[in-house]
Amino acid sequence: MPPDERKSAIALGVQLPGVSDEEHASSLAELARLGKTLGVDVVARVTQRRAKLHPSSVVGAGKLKDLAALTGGSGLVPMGPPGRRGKSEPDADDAEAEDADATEETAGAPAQAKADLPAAARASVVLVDHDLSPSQARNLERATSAEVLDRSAVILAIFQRHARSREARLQVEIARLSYWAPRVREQSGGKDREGGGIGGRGAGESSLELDRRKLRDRIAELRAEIKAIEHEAGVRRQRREQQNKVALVGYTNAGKSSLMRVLTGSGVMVADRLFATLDTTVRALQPETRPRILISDTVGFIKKLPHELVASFRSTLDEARDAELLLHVVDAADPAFPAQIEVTRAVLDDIGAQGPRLLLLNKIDRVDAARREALRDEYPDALLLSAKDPEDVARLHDRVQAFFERDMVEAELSIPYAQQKLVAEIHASCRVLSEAHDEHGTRLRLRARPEVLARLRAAV
Ligand SMILES: Nc1nc2c(ncn2[C@@H]2O[C@H](COP(=O)(O)OP(=O)(O)OP(=O)(O)O)[C@@H](O)[C@H]2O)c(=O)[nH]1
Ligand SMILES: [Mg+2]
Repeated sequence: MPPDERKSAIALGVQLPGVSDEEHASSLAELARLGKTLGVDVVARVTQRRAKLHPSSVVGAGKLKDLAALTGGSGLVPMGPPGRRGKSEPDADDAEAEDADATEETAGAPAQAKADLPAAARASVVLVDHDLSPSQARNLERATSAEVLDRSAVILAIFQRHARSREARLQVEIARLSYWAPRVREQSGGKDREGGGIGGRGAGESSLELDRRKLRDRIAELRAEIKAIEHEAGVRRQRREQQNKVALVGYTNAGKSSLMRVLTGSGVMVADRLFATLDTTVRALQPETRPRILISDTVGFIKKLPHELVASFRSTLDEARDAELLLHVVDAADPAFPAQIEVTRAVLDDIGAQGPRLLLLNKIDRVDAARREALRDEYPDALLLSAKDPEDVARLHDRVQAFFERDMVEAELSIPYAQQKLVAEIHASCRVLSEAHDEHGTRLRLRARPEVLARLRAAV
């Protein structure tokens, strides 16, 4: 979205039991950042403490009115099938019971703003920090007259915008269609929004108004297409199988691509926005080591990553699963980082990435000395560093190299001249200490990891 087309949005969240004020605030702040990435500016937050989401409207009737005052909507959830404006649905659980125990809280929203808000000041988008059922989304849209996007829809829309490679685009498209498929009938029954929405419906998205079967057919088609690409990617990966592989993983915006750049001298994109990277890049560690070590940079994780996305990015995440060492990058300057570590761990477990993990507390240049000390105590096995500090990066380089050297053993191999292809492979996968030629072939003294050595011995 061009900058002049930025829209105003309200962030809506329910603070559920067991969620601290801090967690709740940080989750909404993250939602606002996601919105910003998408081109919408969160101008106010509407939050409510509730035991659970209101089944039809997420928040109670009173809070819904507050919300609608900021978007210029009626604040009422009409009864009857969509499209027919009825009177407000009487909400059993609402009127008395719920609003009594709910603590009303409308942060940043002037209470008297109400419906006479000038059109320019009205928010046209509501971002909801929870996954909505199709009917909750529809009811909120009708009560607010705004476009309503839940967390998954926001993330999917960002992925859709940032996907560049054919593979990533197909993966996003599958995830997006899977997400919208169950919602299509609900949405298309109502009055269709004119022009382009930001959530991935709207202009040029008329296919979504078709029935679900067509969507499923399309998903199947895309899956077939991606299978072919994945096959190629699999072959590429297989070719790298014998090499030492390291994957940079972690929460979005932690600094994975920044580290990728300085560790490998590659020009991958670094940006202060969420989900800058969606495509996997693999490059050799620089200065180059013997044997070479390959580093991969890939998509970041986030709280409540839509499962459709995890499913369709599974092949991209294979790089993480195949890695011998995972560099788990953390933004140590973000107060919410411990929760982000947990999210990353959960996703890694989910995709079956079992390799040893080295925790990197990055952006340490933005952490004061006292806090650094505390972090050292709290995370004794972690490496504190800044991607911006060349000395730190050199230390990380050595640490990665040492990881692969630790269990290397020394050996001698003699490769017959008829098998010279192996010599090149040895140079790629071992550290060659000396090399001599005699009448039998090439004699090499080398250091290699035991499994590499076993494979080479079997090949000679
Ligand atoms: N001060 C400081 N900023 C950093 C450091 N590392 C990264 N950054 C900044 O943090 C922002 C995000 O960095 P990226 O490297 O794009 O983060 P990422 O983990 O690749 O993010 P995604 O690709 O979106 O998942 C950028 O603005 C970087 O310049 C660091 O060590 N110190
Ligand atoms: Mg990145």
